[in-house]
Amino acid sequence: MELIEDNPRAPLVPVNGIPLIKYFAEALEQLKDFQAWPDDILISTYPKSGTTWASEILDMIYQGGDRKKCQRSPIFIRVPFLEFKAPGVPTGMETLKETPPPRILKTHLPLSLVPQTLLDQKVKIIYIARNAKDVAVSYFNFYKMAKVHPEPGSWEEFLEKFMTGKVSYGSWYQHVLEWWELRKRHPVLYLFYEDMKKDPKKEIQKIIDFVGRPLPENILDQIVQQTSFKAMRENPMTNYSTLPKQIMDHSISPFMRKGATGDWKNTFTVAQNERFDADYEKQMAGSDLHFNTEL
Ligand code: PPS
Repeated sequence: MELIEDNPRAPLVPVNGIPLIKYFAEALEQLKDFQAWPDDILISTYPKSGTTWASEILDMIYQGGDRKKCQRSPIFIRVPFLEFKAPGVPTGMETLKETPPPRILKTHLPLSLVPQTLLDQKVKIIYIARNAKDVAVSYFNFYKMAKVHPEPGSWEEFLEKFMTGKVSYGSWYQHVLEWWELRKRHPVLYLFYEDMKKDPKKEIQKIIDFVGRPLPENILDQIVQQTSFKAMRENPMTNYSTLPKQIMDHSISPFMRKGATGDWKNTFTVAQNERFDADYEKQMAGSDLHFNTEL
């Protein structure tokens, strides 16, 4: 663990052509020793797509809906973030060593950087995808408050970087499409943030069925309630408020910011929206993957 710095911001580092946060690029070295187990579950997402939400849902399912057990530690300890590394905080691999099976794991890595052992062990994957416009706005605010990122620049500048894949983890388009394809040859439950907003009970039931851990309906109802945006925003074990301010500064923008679908309309100008839509059509051409940008 490195000492915490006042300003940990650093330029992104390309790894096999994918721009990554400097610390995460360094962590990929340690990740080479990672061994997946067949009973692991992997939550995979492009950043800002509902990872924390899915993580809390899964831990609640694994703990049979026991709220107290889910208060045992912050979400980033209960669900190790494989490539995580930041000054003054245990790395994902260090956290993993303390995690008993069955393990719930998190990654944002594109498929080309995902440890092969996860695919070899046929680890079940839950992929959460969120519409690009809300992701871009959420990511812009996250860049500002999570200081392991470079400075985002203006919204206009950030949006340009997002559209051209020059943000951490690269292209949203490539990410959502390649994991969509993976489901044809690997056990992947591909879910949408917008569906989770619309009918959380239905989507949580899909997760329960996929991981094969049936629960009575009253427990399912409790999980829906305890993983609502409001409950998770107020819960220090899910809202990231336990991290040092030098890493995440919630006074700039809270991690649990709005939790809404369609919030992009408050940030995109009409001209930006038109340009984004035209580019989107090209980048997603020929794909049968479709998103809702409002509910
Ligand atoms: S990260 O940093 O990439 O792991 O972030 P991630 O958890 O994927 O995404 C953060 C966004 O998800 C919102 N969020 C939720 N929305 C609805 N319900 C619940 N329970 C919930 N929990 C987290 C969070 O507010 C971020 O979205 P924005 O749009 O910024 O509010």
